Amino acid sequence: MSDLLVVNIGLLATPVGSAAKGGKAQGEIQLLHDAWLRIEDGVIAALGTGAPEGTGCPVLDAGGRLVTPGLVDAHTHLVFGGWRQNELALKLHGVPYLDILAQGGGILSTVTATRTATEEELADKAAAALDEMLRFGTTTCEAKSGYGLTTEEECKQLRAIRALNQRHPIDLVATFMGAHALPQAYKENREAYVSLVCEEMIPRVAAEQLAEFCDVFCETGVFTAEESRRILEAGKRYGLRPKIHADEIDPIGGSQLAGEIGAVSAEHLIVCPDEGIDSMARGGTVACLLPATSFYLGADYAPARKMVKAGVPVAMATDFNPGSCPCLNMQLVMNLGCLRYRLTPEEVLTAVTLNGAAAIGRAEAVGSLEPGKRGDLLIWEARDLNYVCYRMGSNLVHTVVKGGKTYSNTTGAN
Ligand code: IZC
Ligand code: ZN
Repeated sequence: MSDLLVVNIGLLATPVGSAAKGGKAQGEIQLLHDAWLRIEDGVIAALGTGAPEGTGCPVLDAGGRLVTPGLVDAHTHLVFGGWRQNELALKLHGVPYLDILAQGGGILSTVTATRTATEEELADKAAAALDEMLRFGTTTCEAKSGYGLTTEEECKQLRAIRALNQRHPIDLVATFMGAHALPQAYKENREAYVSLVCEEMIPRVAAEQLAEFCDVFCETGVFTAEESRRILEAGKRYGLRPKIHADEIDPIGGSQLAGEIGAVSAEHLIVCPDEGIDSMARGGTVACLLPATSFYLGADYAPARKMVKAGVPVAMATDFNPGSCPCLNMQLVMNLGCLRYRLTPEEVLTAVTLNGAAAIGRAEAVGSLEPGKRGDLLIWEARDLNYVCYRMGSNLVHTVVKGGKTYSNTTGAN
């Protein structure tokens, strides 16, 4: 682990604290002008303004630029075989996402490609995506299984995530999502698949410590709210904390369920009803919104402002996956957060750092620049936060510092 003194920071912008921020607090960030920050053994030791304190370690000159925490991508389907570019033509002909799945395409075609690949092939492919994510400023990333749909194949995906976590600078957090789709062989016997997930997959994943979270796709034609409840309760009994894909296409009770069972986060929430927002507020659930998916599906955008108003902490992530969102760029997510959700740049920063960290149980360790947190920060080719949210389509990250180690982008944007 590394020591580093970052000096000549024009503006340091960060949320503060170790818990998700909702309501007014989501927009309250700390701004330090003319700042410095010292990292020891990969962890932030001190920061301040004016003359830097601490000598004898390598110095990085930020050149008067903006510095923020590293971005936390709290929702990805990172590990998969193949791509699904053939679905673009179907989309252009107006075939809905759930219809493609019902015909055995969509997620199920990625399942076939993922089963065909070895653990090493899956890891190599995902490592290339992680390299790109790091260049765009992601320093912590959640990754789900869900393209195996048998006990062995789900474990293979989760082992690939574990191996990647060891070999790649980005920190990964693993989520088991055996309930991502109903395999075709179980079409006439849903109950048998739900039982397999609850009684075989979850115990195995927990015994091998392959995941921290359990997620389920609660959606028309996929898993009902009652099936989702059964799966997430089973996960809880084995120490897997609940997450849920809810209200992406149809509001079938996912967000209400999220609050009731104390889900750490609920994802998508494009068509989230008011009762769902109330339930999440009561249950302390983070709303993890995925605006690039709305864009890609040509769908509506989640009622983010309503959620902030109700005190539900809003996080934002990419949803990187080969179907509904083949995008891993958190900077685009930040643009859409402002332009489509109408969040302020300050609320957006909290969404992609501290609240993202809270959505994956990492708010104690990352998500803000404070002593004791990991030395994960970005030097931006920008002077302020407005500029980052206003520019679009460029990579504005100048340098990534991950655990005190420096990764420089050679292509400056200015
Ligand atoms: O492969 O289509 N929504 N799961 C739920 C996805 C999108 C991933 C996919
Ligand atoms: Zn997803």
